[in-house]
Amino acid sequence: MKKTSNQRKKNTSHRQSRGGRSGARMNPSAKNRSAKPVAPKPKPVKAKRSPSATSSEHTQVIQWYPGHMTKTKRRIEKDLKLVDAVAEIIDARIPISSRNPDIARLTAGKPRIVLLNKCDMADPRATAQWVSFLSRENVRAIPVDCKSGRGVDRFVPVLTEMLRERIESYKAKGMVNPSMRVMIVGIPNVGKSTFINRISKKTKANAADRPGVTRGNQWFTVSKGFEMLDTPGVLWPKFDDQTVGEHLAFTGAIKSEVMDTELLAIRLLDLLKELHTPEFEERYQLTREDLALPSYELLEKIARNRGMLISGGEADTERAAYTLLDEFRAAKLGRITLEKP
Ligand SMILES: Nc1nc2c(ncn2[C@@H]2O[C@H](COP(=O)(O)OP(=O)(O)OP(=O)(O)O)[C@@H](O)[C@H]2O)c(=O)[nH]1
Ligand SMILES: [Mg+2]
Repeated sequence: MKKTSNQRKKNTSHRQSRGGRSGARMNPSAKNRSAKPVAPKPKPVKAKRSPSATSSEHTQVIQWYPGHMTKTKRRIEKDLKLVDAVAEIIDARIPISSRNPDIARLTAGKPRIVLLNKCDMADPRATAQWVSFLSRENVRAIPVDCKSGRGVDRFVPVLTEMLRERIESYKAKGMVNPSMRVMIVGIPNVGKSTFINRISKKTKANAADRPGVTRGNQWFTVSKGFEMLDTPGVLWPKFDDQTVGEHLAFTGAIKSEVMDTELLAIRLLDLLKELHTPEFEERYQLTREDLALPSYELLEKIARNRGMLISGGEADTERAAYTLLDEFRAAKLGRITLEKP
């Protein structure tokens, strides 16, 4: 496996002018020259790639475990004694890689429920298979789409049923309308805050399409009898398998600055070539011959088909890589589940 390193100096001008997700990569000092100097953002990791390299040579070691995640883990441990149940939100496209083993260990003693979120972007058959698989493992799992709200209404009745004895015991102790406290946990960008907003039918929690938005534990009263604790997304210090890191990166759980986007896009193309979704092939006007190309050449082809060129007519593979990842994350390449039970 090849390690990434800062080996290639690139023209970054087109990157700075792009909006959307890559807007986060802009140097803030360029926009706000009169303001106090701002520390420059770390340069993205860059590594060599070549058309002749095999895909295994295009892998990179992906890891993202900043200090605030250690702090969050300690905070979760401390706040556990305050809650009646834990709801873990996982990504329906990657139900294995999006389950944090550290959080599962920490919260093992609490009644727990799993929400398979972002179902609108996952393969519906695979989601149904995951729900039955988890049920066979005695895990209460509800498929949800917090963007439209589909499935979210099932949460309160299922949890109320799970916590029936606890609610009865509070009532027996004289509490009139006991409020159940639920801790919402999960990896970054999986939709924890969006879920809280959905269930409370108000925009209370700060949510956005990038990992690391929520920065501290925060309580919300979401409906009669329920309070929820929003927590920042946490990963774990070392992925046993680089596929886990890649899947987390493809789906947007890892900060883009710590990865080489072109290498990541090449690995995603390895998968997309196998999956043959019509959306992928039509979107980039790819022929059968194109799909037989090594992934770096396919990325060049996508850049050309989309008119993404740099001076001298060279394919702008970096821009194509950002586009490919953005479009995959928005399910424009099809409803794809990368992990099957
Ligand atoms: N398509 C789709 N997008 C969703 C869904 N749930 C959340 N999102 C989007 O995912 C992005 C991240 O949502 P957040 O609620 O901020 O995620 P989070 O888990 O709180 O993230 P951190 O606070 O960074 O850990 C936002 O752009 C949401 O609109 C869903 O079910 N489907
Ligand atoms: Mg959040």
